Amino acid sequence: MPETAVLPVCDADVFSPAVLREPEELHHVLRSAGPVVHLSRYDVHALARYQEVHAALVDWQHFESGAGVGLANFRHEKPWRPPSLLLEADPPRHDAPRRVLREILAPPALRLLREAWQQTAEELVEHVLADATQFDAFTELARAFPLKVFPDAVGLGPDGRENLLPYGNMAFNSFGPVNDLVKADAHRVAELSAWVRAQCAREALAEDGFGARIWAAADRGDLTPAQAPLVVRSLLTAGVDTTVHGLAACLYAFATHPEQWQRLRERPELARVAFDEAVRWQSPVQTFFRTATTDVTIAGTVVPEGTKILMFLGAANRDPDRWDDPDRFDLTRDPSGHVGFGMGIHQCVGQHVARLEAEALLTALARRVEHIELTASPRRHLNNTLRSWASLPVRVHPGHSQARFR
Ligand code: OVM
Repeated sequence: MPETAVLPVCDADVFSPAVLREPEELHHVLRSAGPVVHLSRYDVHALARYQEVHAALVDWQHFESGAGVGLANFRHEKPWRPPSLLLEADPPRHDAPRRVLREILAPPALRLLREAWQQTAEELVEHVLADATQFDAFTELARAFPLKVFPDAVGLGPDGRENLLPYGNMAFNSFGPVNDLVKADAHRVAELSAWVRAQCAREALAEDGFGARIWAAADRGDLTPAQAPLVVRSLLTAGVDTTVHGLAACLYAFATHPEQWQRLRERPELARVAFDEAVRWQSPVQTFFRTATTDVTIAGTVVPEGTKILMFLGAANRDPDRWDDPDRFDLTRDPSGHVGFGMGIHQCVGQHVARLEAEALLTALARRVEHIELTASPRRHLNNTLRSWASLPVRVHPGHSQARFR
C-alpha cells in the first residue's frame, strides 16, 4: 500500500486584503508546500499546482459544483440566491442550460455582432483620445466598452444598468468568506437582486438579444419556463465584471510591457492571443471551489467526501512546472491550456463574447496609439474572487494609423 502523504497546512487568510491585493507570494507558498494543502483557517483543501487544478476541473464526477463553487457548502447552508443552473449545477441538471447558452454564445451566433462592436470600439477610442492623452484606462476603456456593447446584446432595457457591476461584484464576493468585502454590500443584496430578477423576465428583454434567444429555447421546450430567467441571470452575473477586469488586465499588461504593445501593433491579429495571455497572466477569476463527492485521492492524499476544495486558477496559470518564465506577459507564447476560463464541462461559456470584446477594443486602440504607459500606480479594487481594478492611469502617444490597419 502506498504511504499516505503528510498533508501540509497553511494558516494564512487566503481572502485577506493583503493576499487579494498581491496574491503571487501566497501562490508560490501553496505550490511549494505540496500538491494539496490544508487551509486551517477555513478548514478546506487547496490546489495551486497546474496539474492538480486541471485534473480537478475536468473531473466533475469527483469534484462537484452543485454544493456551490464558493466557500459556503449548499448541503448545509442556504445559498444567498437560487443556485445558478450552470455554475452551481452538475450533470444531468447542468446539461440543458449549458447546451442552450453554448449555442447562443457560440462564434457563429456572434458573427453579426462583430462589425457593430468594432465600430463602437473605434468610436470610443476616438472619443477618449480626442479629449485627452492622459486618462484612466480602467474607467474610460476597460469599464466603458463592455457596458456599451454587452447589455444591448443581451437586450436589457435602458434603466438601472448601473446596477450590473455592483451586482457582479457582490456575486463574486459571495464565493469567499463573509468578510468585510461581503458585509460592505450586504445592505444592497435585496435591492440589486430584485433589479436583476426583474430584468430576466421575458417582457423586460428586447426581441433580438441573447435574453430573447434564451426565452425562445424555453418556447421550443429546450428549457422549462422556470429555467429561462435563471439562465438570463447567469449572463447578467458572469458577463460584465469578468470582461471589464479581463480588458483591464490587457491594458495593464500592455502599459507595463511596451515591447509587447509594439508586437501587437505590428500584428494586430495577435489581439485574441494577447487577451488569452492576459487572462493567463492576471487570472481575472482567481479562484473557485469544488466539493468532493466521495473520498478522493489527490497525489497520494485522501480528501474526505464532502470536503470543500479551493482551486487557485491564478497560481496554476503561473506554475513554473507548466509555463516557461510564467511571470512574463509574452505574446510569443501559446497561452492555450490556461485555466483562467476554467476547463472541462464548466469552462467559461461566454469566452467567445469576451474575446470578441477584447479583439474590438485592442485593435481599435492599436490602430491609434503608438505607446501606452502608466502615469501613476494603478489601484486595485478588492474582491474575494476577481482580480479587479479601480483605476489604471495612463498616458498614450497617439500615432498615425498604420497601413496594415487600413
Ligand atoms: C452564473 C455564474 C457563472 C459564472 C460565474 C459567475 C458570479 C456566475 O451562472 O451565475 O460568477
